[in-house]
Amino acid sequence: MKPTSRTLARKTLTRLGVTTILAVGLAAPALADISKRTITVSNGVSETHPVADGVEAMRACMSERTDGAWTLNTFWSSSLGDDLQATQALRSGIQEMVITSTSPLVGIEPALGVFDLPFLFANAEEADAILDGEFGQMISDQLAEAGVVNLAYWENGFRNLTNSVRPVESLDDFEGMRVRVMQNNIFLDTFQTLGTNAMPMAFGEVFTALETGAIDAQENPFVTIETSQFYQVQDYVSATRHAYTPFMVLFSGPIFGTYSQEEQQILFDCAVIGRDVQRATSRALSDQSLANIQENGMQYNELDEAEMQRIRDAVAPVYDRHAATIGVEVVDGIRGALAELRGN
Ligand code: TK8
Repeated sequence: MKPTSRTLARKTLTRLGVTTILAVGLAAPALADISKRTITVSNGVSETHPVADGVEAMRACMSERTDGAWTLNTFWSSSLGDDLQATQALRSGIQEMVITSTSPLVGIEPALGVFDLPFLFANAEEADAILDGEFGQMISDQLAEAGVVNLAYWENGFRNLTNSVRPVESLDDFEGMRVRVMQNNIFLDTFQTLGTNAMPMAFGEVFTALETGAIDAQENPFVTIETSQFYQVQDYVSATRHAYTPFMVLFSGPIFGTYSQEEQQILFDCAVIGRDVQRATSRALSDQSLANIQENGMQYNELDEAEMQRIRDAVAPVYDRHAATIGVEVVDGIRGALAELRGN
């Protein structure tokens, strides 16, 4: 086909662009260690989740720091596999990046189970201090041995129960509910202890399982409940705040090893820039998400303090039952760090 004037114009532009890049490349030795890269990043939430805001900030940062040499290829809603499958793809060096919950990865690194302990963090500030501090770094160091590099901790958030049976207003209301939990023994134990019929399941299967009535209930932060449209298939949402789960921005260990030092630094720096945007968006949206799911027909309730105390007491033994698997020193470590934060 004869090239139209349009395609010719574009070709000229492209050629000019290449010349400019070459010229800049020669004039800027700082970019000498940066190669052209395509980074595939997947995750389980939908593109409307605050994770997308973090990814956009990370993308802008990478584009600026590499002068456009890097492309970030995003995949949403478990389209490249669930959290665990994607993380295994990282370990074998066939995918660069995943933004994943810590919970489904306890089979890879049992120490991650520490974040699944019920009622561990009292608020977001505590979570940030622990995750971004020495303790979070210690966990990241352990993950490196498993073949993945944790670039930063982002936020999933405080988790709340939704179901289609009844509002959960007391410990007794959990009884017999068929609730989906993440593939994680600590969550399984917590929800069995609360009296539910708990079933481990990958996140990507939850909507359909709720829709078909295979399960009655699930638990996730308000923003995840909203952006996954669980309000379409759930009637009640109860503010249980029974756990705070982080996201991690993981990078393939084998691929990381092929990056220059400068490139590795860009990965870390941009994941942290993304983190700050992602957490801020997640927190700003949380109340809005709760309002939106109510507008979409869900009935919301909080539990009174006496009932919350009964619930906390009921699940307290979960800590001791899983300390050996998580690592006694890891559990003691976080307890010590939290005690110090709380000033006692
Ligand atoms: C998304 C999951 C999800 C998590 C879960 O991939 O599985 O319930 O809370 O957000 O990581």
